[in-house]
Amino acid sequence: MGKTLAYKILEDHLLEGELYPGEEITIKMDQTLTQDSTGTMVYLQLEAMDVEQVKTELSVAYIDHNTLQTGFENADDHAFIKSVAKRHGVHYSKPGNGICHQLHLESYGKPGKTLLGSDSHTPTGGGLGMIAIGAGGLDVAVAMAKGTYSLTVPEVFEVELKGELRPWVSAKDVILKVLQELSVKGGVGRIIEYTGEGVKSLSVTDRATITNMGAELGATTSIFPSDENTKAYLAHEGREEDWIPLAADEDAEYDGKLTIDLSELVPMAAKPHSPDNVDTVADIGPIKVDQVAIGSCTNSSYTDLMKVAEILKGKKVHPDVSLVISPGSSKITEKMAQNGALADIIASGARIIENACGPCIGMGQSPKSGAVSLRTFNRNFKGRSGTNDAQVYLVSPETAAISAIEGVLTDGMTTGIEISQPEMADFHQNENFMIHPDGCNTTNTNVEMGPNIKPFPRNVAPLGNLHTTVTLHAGDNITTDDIMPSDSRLLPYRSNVPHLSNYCFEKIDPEFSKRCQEVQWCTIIGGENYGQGSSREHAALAPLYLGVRFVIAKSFARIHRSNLINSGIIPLVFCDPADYEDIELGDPLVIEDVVDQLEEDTIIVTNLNKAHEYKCAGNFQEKEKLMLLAGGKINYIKSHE
Ligand code: MIC
Ligand code: SF4
Repeated sequence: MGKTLAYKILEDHLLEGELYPGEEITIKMDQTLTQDSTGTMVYLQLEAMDVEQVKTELSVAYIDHNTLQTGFENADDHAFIKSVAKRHGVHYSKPGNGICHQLHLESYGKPGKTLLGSDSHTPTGGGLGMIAIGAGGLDVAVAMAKGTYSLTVPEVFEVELKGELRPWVSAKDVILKVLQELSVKGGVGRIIEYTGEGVKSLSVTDRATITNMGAELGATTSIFPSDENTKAYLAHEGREEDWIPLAADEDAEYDGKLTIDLSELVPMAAKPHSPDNVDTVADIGPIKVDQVAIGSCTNSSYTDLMKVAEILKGKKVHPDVSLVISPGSSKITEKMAQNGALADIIASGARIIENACGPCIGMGQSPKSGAVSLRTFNRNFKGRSGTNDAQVYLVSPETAAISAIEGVLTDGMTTGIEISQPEMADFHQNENFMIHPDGCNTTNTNVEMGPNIKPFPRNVAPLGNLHTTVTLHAGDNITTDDIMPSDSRLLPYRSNVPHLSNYCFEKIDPEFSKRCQEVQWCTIIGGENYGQGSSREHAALAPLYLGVRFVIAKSFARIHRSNLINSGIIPLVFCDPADYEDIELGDPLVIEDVVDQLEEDTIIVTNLNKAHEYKCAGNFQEKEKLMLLAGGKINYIKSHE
């Protein structure tokens, strides 16, 4: 039987375990990336592990999320990360250089390599034929310290692409179609591998848009082959020598398949408030638009922005629309300044903001109350824009640009306007935003810790009978934005978990944090796909700080489940989903003999109010059990040194 591309790369990096779905393996991690909003925790944890130099081939610390600097907090975080990066041999990308995933694609990603990033959109690198995985900060810290990562082997699901996209239809519409077909849970436990003739018509940046939003499917990662287009992209970036050809075997067998005919696709949009709530732009109709935001790690590449510039050239942004553009990297903005495209964009009445995540994570540009905001981003969770009642639609750059001119959601195919496919330009590496390790002994470098940087909370090993109180009963698809909201008000506190914990679940239950403080230990009850979305381990650390000892849900999203285990919080799944209804807020739940029960396949949770017992499954890998028994990953690592 032939091999999938994903398993070929995993096999090349296999250090422990067997490459079968469901097995636990340890692989060599060639590269890591961090960004600043998760990075402070990563580097505090790295420091706690007493590491000297990182063991990866390349580790990069990007500053792209917290760049507003409305107070000293963001800048202190940057200074901290910069000093730790120097101390441990990590490359540092200054604020303003751009968005981590776009920059990594441009400058460091390599076909066939493995990459672990403390950001859920790390799979962007799959556009270059890498195994690029998003993980919690502690996993990334361990990958830097040891050069390894352990994971449960996912299945490999094939998406075969046929035909070619028509003008006005782009890579964003492809991934929106996949989301419509598979849903936000459709990728859980899977790697999504793209194959077929249609792949050839997609550039690396198109492919990266698709693999980026594989995160919204809940997939472990997504991957494209490395072919002539990959070679051409790397050549344009001045790195042709990094290219190698890679593809699945002709007779590779997959665990499932979806076929998409690119030539049949039309412009699509994800409606509020979920990336899988997808419809065609034509069917949604010409709704009035208040804001259009173009950028983010999904759609801020040079070719995306050149398409936007072409559509805006000589036109005027509609008087009722605020069009805001955040380019993906300094190199892109520089090139577009040189070739005049930036002037075309500005002349149309668009607002150009920093090369950073910006509005994608609510760092500025929150729309007005009740606004319709079209965004080329990847997530439209309620409130993520910073405006709780905003109606956010996710669209392609083409749809965004034409709608900004028309003032209503517009399907470009119906306009009769002809657009071209922009050529990729030649870039040189702009080193002026980078600080590279100098190879000298830097372990004596002082770590700069501003007053906002607080130690991360540590758990204690579970003992005896674990008595808790239910402090939250939540529904399906709870996102990490729901658990630990992030916006311009809270992002500056990513290195201050005690402060953040006051806002835990703020948007869905403002009393949660207070309720937790009134009892000793707590439990959260969740529905399906609990913890979907970002990799922020703050969604585990803030509950840990508030005394949450276990979470029972119908199912969990991959990264959040790992973050809970890393924090020593026990994630359990109801064996009978009907038990979810039986539990009420305030119920006292106990796991008796927790240490013994963690060894069992079925864990019994008793509801003392109702004298009911619920059968729950942990489905823990051996290492996960050991971490839970130690009260979290750091405790486990420390006790095994
Ligand atoms: C996001 O897009 O939600 C973020 C902000 O990039 C997160 C990371 C974070 O919360 O810092 C992610 O995707 O992992
Ligand atoms: Fe930044 Fe948004 Fe991408 Fe997250 S999804 S890395 S916030 S641009």
